[in-house]
Amino acid sequence: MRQITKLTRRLFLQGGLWAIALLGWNGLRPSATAWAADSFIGTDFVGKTRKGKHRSFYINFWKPMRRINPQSWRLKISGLCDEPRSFTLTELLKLPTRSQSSRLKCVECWSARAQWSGFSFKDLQRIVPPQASAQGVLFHCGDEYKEYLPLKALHQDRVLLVHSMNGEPLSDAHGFPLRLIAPSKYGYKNPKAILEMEYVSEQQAGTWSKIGPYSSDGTILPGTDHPLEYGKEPRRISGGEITDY
Ligand SMILES: Nc1nc2c(c(=O)[nH]1)N[C@H]1C(S)=C(S)[C@@H](COP(=O)(O)O)O[C@H]1N2
Ligand SMILES: [Mo]
Repeated sequence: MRQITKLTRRLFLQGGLWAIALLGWNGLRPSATAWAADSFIGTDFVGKTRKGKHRSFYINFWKPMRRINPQSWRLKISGLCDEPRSFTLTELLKLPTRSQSSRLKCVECWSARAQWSGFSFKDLQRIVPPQASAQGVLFHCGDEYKEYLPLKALHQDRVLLVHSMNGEPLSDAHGFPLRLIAPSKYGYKNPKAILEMEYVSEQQAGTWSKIGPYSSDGTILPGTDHPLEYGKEPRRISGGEITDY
């Protein structure tokens, strides 16, 4: 009972923060009709940095990217489906929300843990079902990053399409307004700032596995981790999601 109250309060708080974020954007909206029809706004860029707001995280971007405009942004679902569709942020925030603490592990050593909230891919797939020939989803991101995950991987229990981090809307740096969290896979299989999810029939190489010696499957391998919130002190990991710390 207590748990439920806590959860309700947290969701309410989160809803409140979201309302403030969206209102804020409305207030800033210029009255001119020159309102850009693209997904971006302003002249600020977000990019790779080690100085994010959540200090235990490094921030990775393939290319510097203009900030995403929540008013004009749409999540496009395209490719091998009978009825491609776009969703507004407000629509997506109404999907049943799940919350989990999980560790994001970059293949280049570091890792960090956060509380993530979002919805399951299954719920989205129910609204826009893929055709039988679809094997996976190619994610297209705001910084032109691309990543592929098989449907089977997207159906795993702890895989979430995330819109909130540590109880607040995702920051631009961490992939506002929507990113994937797949805790058993390296960070590069967790695309940020998603613009489009394309149902495809064949596995595709993502941006990172094209430039580095990294598998396209991306499952975390046994080895050594250097968690940022523990001062990068090395820890042995046994592969898959890191649950020990
Ligand atoms: N759009 C986009 N998503 C991305 C990346 C990127 O370059 N662009 N880098 C990935 C990699 S390599 C890592 S380790 C994580 C890092 O997540 P963070 O920047 O939120 O810490 O984002 C992943 N998602
Ligand atoms: Mo990474």
